[in-house]
Amino acid sequence: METFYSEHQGLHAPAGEMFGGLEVTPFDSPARADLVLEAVRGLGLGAARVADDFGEEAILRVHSADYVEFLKTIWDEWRASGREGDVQPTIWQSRSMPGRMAAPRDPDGRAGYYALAGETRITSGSWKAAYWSAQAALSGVRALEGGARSAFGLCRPPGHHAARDQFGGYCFLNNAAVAADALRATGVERAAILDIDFHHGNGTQQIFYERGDVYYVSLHGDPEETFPNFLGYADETGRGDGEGFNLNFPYPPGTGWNSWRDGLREACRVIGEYAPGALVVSLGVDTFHNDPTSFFELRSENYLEVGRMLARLGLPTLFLLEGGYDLEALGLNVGNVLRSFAEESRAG
Ligand code: OKP
Ligand code: ZN
Repeated sequence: METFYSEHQGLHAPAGEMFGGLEVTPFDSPARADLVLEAVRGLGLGAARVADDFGEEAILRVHSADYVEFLKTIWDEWRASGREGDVQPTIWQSRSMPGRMAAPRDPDGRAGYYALAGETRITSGSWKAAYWSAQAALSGVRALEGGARSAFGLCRPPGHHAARDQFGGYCFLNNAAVAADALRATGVERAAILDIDFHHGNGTQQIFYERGDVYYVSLHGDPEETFPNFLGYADETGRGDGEGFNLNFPYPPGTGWNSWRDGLREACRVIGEYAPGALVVSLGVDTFHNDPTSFFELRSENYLEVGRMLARLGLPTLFLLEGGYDLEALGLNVGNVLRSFAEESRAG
């Protein structure tokens, strides 16, 4: 299994993040990608390659042009207006202000219009980092297109919270959505996205909610109790052509391996029945018991079984990194999924 990454991904490195009413060191940092790269190199999984540049076309099939333009220009506008830090949204179009659905000129208003949460800042390097994170995913798509059984896009910043025209939850471009849509464009008739990050992938769900050709299945912390709070409930099953092709498994605080694994088993059964031509796995390991952002109780050895279960689906599989913020265990846990997937694929 080959890994794809880019050094440019490290260019998104905000100085702080609002958390619990304090400014803290961001949970998502360039060090995360370095640790995962080091871990996959140590496993001898397959070559780690620098991502190729596939341009903006695939990104623009998933995200709106005005949103992409916003990501490219907002930091300069912010600074030109005399603001001295990085872009930090503070005002949103909310329920009580329906008004007009358009971005105001003022940088605060623009930032809020294109934001779905307030913890994520845009720095001078954020667009370039997000762009190359998406290119890592697209490089993985090309590996599958070339006949590989699996590939790993070492995406960072992550993607699954990014909606068609909104950033947040550390995400700017929805790498999994860009990849699944690109797989469709290579002739894969149906694609499935299995999201095993601790958090619900609200962006991925939104992007495919009315499509029947990309099935989104997610196991996550109950949004009643955690981020992203407003999407990810079990009664969200899709709409129109997408009805029946969105499946959420929300779990309460303290959820451990046995119940989570039963959900994964059911998710795999449903995906197997859908019989997609390819599977994209939004691979977050913030389900780990010691993760600082979450409340599940998975252990490092559990990720070995995750890899085996996914391999038994027998599908061309693209793993894309999402979350995982216990830096001590991040490399081990991601490596365990990939390593056991590769071993089980060879055996099976
Ligand atoms: C990104 B990914 C609330 C803090 C909210 C945002 C979490 C973003 C996770 N206690 N933090 O899904 O790993
Ligand atoms: Zn997460």
